[in-house]
Amino acid sequence: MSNMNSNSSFVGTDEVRARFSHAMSAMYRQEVPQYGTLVDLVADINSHALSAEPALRAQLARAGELERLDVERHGAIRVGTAAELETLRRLFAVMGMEPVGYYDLSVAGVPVHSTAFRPVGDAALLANPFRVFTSLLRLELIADPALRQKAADILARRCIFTPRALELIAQCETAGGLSAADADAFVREALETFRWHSTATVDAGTYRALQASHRLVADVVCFRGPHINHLTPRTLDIDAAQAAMPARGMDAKDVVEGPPRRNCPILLRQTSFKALQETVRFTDDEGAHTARFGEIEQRGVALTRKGRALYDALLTEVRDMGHAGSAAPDYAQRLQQVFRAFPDAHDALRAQGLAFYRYSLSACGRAQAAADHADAGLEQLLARGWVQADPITYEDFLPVSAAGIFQSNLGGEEQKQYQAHAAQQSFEAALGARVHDEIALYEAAQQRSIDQLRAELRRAAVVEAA
Ligand code: OOG
Ligand code: NI
Repeated sequence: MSNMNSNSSFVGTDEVRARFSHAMSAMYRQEVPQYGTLVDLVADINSHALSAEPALRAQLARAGELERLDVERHGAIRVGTAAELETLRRLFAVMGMEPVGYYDLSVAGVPVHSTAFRPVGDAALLANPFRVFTSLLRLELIADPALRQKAADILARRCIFTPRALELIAQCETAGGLSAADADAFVREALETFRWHSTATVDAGTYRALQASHRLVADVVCFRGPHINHLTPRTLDIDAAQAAMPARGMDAKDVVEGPPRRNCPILLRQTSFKALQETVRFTDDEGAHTARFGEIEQRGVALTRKGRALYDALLTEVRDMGHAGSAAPDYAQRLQQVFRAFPDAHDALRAQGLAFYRYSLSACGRAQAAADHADAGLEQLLARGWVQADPITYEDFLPVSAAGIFQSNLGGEEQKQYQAHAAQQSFEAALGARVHDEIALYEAAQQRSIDQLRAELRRAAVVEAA
């Protein structure tokens, strides 16, 4: 349990995160009933997949992921200012969530850059892997200087946090944790930031002008807070879920983003249902806004830098074959074909250094516990079946997929062109912290498992010799 502090009167950060994730899910179920339908569908698909595929079930059980599966969610929000982003970082820290990864979405025609707040430790991820994809609007990408200034002025006037939430964040930072009652209050107050508001803070004309600059600008600037725009459960069979969506009344996106269907899933595959048109009251008129939608995802093994480079190269190849990107009619076919170049067996992925694994002593290795394997090589131990390698789940996001999700849910076909302009340093300055390098985190997790295995083998050797 990752407590901020060992003081036992504090609620652990894993527990605060679990309560918050649960509260968020309950709120979104009320706000967007189709999300509830999607959660129910995913539960059905998952229980079917677990009984139909005993090997998958065994793998998830070994990884300790069976328990987290039902509660696993990611959400997404978009904020307008550096100060909002920085306070969000402090708010998520109360729940043991840290910024991981930098995503430049300007390349994909979306004027934001982003990070994902999530737990980073092995135990914390197993307890509850709740993640929030968080984007910061890049006002500098609004071409018209007058409109840019107007947006900045509107944003400067709002406070997206309740006074009590701010107090509790500060209290947690000073004391090193929150009591049970304060943790409950924190969850309640923090949730307010993510709530949907059907009244906008601007008049209809201002909304339209911002909307014309980019639909996302209007979504961020015109409301009192960064409403959660989707909450995503994890499915074990995204193709089955996608196929079952229409029968449950959901308007599914045409293609699944990410890698193709494989025997050994890699990274992340995602699909969504289209955003809802919602009635909004402006200060002078009534109108409609599309922002909130539903999404599901299937997670696979995390890739090394080499594996990721291969994934990126193959995806680029597929997308360069046609102009319509993932909207092209033969996209799924092309994807399958090009990805034949990506090995699809865990032994090959491991041997070629393409993916990350957690190593542990197998039941048979434990039973043998012979002194002589203390200095055997990892490959040798694997070959003898004394050590097993389990895939490390990818816990992050994919910028090209994210861009596809953004695009399909802004309620328009527009495709703005921005200069590719990654600005990780300015993002981190706004955030008030560095973001973790996600690949370094997987590398460290793999190494921890190897160190632990070595220690176990040494202990076995000592017992044997005694
Ligand atoms: C975030 C889109 C990115 C994902 O799963 O890739 C995302 C947004 O629309 O704000 O959630
Ligand atoms: Ni998402």
